[in-house]
Amino acid sequence: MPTEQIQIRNFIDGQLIEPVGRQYLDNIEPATGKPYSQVPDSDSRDVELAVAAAVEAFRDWSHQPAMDRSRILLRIADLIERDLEKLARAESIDNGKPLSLARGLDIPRAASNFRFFATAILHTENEAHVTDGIAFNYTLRQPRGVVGLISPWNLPLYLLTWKIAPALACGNTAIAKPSELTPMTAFLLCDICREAGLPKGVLNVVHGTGPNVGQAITAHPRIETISFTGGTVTGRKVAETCAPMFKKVSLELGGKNPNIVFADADQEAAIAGSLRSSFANQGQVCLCGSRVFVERSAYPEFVDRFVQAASKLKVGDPLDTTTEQGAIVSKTQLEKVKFYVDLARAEGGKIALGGAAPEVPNERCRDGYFFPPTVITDLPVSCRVNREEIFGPVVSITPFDSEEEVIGYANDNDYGLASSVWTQNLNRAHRVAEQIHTGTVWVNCWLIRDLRVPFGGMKQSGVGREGGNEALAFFTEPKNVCIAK
Ligand code: TXE
Repeated sequence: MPTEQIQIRNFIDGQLIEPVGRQYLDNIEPATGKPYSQVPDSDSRDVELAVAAAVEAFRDWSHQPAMDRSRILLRIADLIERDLEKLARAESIDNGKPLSLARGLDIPRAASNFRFFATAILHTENEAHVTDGIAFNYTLRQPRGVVGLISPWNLPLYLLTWKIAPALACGNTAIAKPSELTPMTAFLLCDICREAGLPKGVLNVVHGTGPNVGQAITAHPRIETISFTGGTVTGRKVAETCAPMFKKVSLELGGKNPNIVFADADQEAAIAGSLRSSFANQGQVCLCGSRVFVERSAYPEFVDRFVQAASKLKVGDPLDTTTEQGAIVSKTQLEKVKFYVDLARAEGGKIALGGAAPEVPNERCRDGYFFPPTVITDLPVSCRVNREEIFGPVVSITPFDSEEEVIGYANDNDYGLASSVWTQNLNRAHRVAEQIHTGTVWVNCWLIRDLRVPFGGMKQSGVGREGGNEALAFFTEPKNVCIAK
């Protein structure tokens, strides 16, 4: 059974404290539809306290030798790994994802985020130029100051630490706001940071809603750098707030990712890979390949085998270690998924699998938010279901006749986050990868993540890149110093 009703606290100036207004929101467990903890319903007063702490802490933290910052961040990674089971269980209860996924992906990646950036800062290089014998130019990279970090509910600790780790590694201090739908692992991270010896005020976590806390962070004059991950609609609001204040902003937004299977692909691998990219985390990953395109000669067999394999995915109680598909994160998100499946029917689609609420996994989950893996065929290629982000376990499969045609389909979308291409023709892989308008192209794979590479989207999938050197560049300010000879 989930942990007893916990009252989550804000983490400000090294202390776990109540919100100034003493207001709380119910934190619902998706698998049961029932509140299991309370999350602070904070507001701008709490953000103000956090900013004061972060400004104070910045003086020392920004002057700490990189080796000292690195040691503390590595200790945080060690403690996340020590507490893996506790964090994985909390993530599964909070988000509805299978416990096996939280154990195998979310929490290990949170530790590797800290480990990666804790060591990356020990090997940075700065440029220098001798100018025509008359001057010496060098670039000084300095921390930006107090940064605002806002993250979504789908990969809660993974995506929050993806921001916290580089921000702190570079010498900034931070105010982080996790999604109000999944606050628990961010709350548990705070004690870990204290135990690791992170000085007070370096990391502050303020819980609450987007309009009350997120907006207060993006609008605060002392927070000049914002790293946001979430939906495109919200990303637009963040950009509108930050633009007139000339803030530095990174937006990681939504996706409607093409997954292209050529007839010459290894079909076994393509089906297994497409199953993961369609339904991992109940399809609630911005990188999911929700638009599957299959070359016509391979289409009938692919659809049969894919539907067959998807029908075997076990929808169940997230805490059951044999579960492969857990609960959808909220009632609102479940309604959104149902809306798009109904729309697919109206747009002429054929429901080849799923499409309606599954039987209840067990008594505990009687009122939970469950939806089965759903496969839709025969949709017009440019209908709404094929253009708009659903962010659930729903994919459409469409045949194509030529490379040129499928590249046109793939690019005819407002998003440009990621894509997969399945082919054994190397020249075609290079050719297609060059022409697809997405920030990441996976060939014969999906979600292989190397933290050294730039990560982010084009078009309405976002602005800027995070990961690797791009993250270190984002969280620092380059200053050019020119010394005359
Ligand atoms: O986003 P929301 P969600 C996308 C994913 C989907 C969405 C799901 O594709 O579209 O995010 O996440 C806070 N000012 N990505 O529903 O609602 C809110 O409280 C400031 C893409 O959570 O945008 C939450 O903490 N903040 C991504 C956060 O913003 C505000 C990976 C996100 O909430 C706010 C993951 C406001 N006005 C999901 N309103 C990628 N590309 O990597 C809300 N928030």
